[in-house]
Amino acid sequence: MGNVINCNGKDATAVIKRDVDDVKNADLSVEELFEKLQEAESNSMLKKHLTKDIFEALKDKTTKQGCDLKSCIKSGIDNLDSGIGVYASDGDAYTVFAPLLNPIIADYHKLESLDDFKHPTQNFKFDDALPADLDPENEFIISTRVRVARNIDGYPLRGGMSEDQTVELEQKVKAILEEFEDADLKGKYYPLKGMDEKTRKQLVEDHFLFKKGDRFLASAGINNFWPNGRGIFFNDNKTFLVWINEEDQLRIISMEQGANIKSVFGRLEKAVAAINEKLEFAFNEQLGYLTACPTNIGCGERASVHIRVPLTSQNKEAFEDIATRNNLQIRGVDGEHSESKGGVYDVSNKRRLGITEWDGVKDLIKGCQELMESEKKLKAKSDENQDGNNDENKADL
Ligand code: ADP
Ligand code: CIR
Repeated sequence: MGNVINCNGKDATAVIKRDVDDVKNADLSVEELFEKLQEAESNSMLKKHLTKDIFEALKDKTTKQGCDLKSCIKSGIDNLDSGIGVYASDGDAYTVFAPLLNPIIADYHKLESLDDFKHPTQNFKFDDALPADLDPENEFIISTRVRVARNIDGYPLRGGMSEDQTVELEQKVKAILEEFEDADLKGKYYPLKGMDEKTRKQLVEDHFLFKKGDRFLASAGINNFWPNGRGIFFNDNKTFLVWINEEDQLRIISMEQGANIKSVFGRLEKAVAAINEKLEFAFNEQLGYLTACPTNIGCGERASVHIRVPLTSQNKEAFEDIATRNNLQIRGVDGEHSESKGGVYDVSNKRRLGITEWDGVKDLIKGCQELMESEKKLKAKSDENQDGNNDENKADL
């Protein structure tokens, strides 16, 4: 395995063999995959943006680390119900396959164009003009979580990593994390390999640990060698956690019960700074922090609450309208591609490129304020109707 230069001009480890453990469409050439996509019905951004001209221009290209067009588009063709449909298996793919990826990126992150575009500098400063606790009465918000996705400069992204690289990176990060002494950050690493099933299940149920990647990730090679090289680090209170080698090499997470977004965000700032002191993150001036899925590039942040809005969510259109106006995404309570339970939803910032970490949190705060207002109004209306009904019932007696 020789050293090559990646998109940041740094040394990188070349990928020699790309093992993909899922077999769907495995024998199809990139031309056959494209044909399949053209014939299929799909609402994905891949289908929208991969024109014949772009396909012809990119079909024979590869990055220095060995990422080809097939590795970028396979997930969206294996899974025609994809919303996006593309992954990058190394940082350089964002440059080599820019004619396909840039329009998708601009579309998802709501940017006019990426020409002359520069992602803003990291900013974790909380603006005290906004409330530290979003829901001091604990009426609506159950818990608050902010995560950033980060990858390490010099390695391919997850879909391009060999088993050796996956385990090497795991050990490197584990050693760094287990040296932390700060009371907020001090903790222990738990590898997935060898973890007993009961503990694993409980951690997933309690929203701390990831599940095995879904079919979208499997098709992008991100589930390869499962569960080797994967695991979770956390402090005693499980308020600071790091996922190693899930969809991205690092998911740095701060979370707690309740709605104190300032406390959650402050702890994340401290954690990111401590990790960044020891590791250089994959970054490019135009696209910010580079990640496996183009939806996560930029600040890589997803700031979310689990919020109970049973009345607002009854009117799907109105609920989605509040989310769209505030640049929010709605997920079910068990994460991406899951369902809501008891009127509780996972609501988070949707954009990540062209905005700072603070901007993502601001989107969440503003959107939650509007959602809580809506829920209060609907509750007052329903109480009024209830009172009216009770009065009528009394009059009937
Ligand atoms: P990611 O945040 O990494 O994109 P997911 O959507 O899969 O990934 O969510 C990962 C886990 O984090 C899930 O178990 C989800 O329920 C949990 N989670 C997300 N937001 C919150 C929150 N505000 N409070 C508690 N758990 C949360
Ligand atoms: C898809 O294209 O639907 C999957 N590859 C997941 C995309 C990222 N998730 C998201 O925006 N919520």
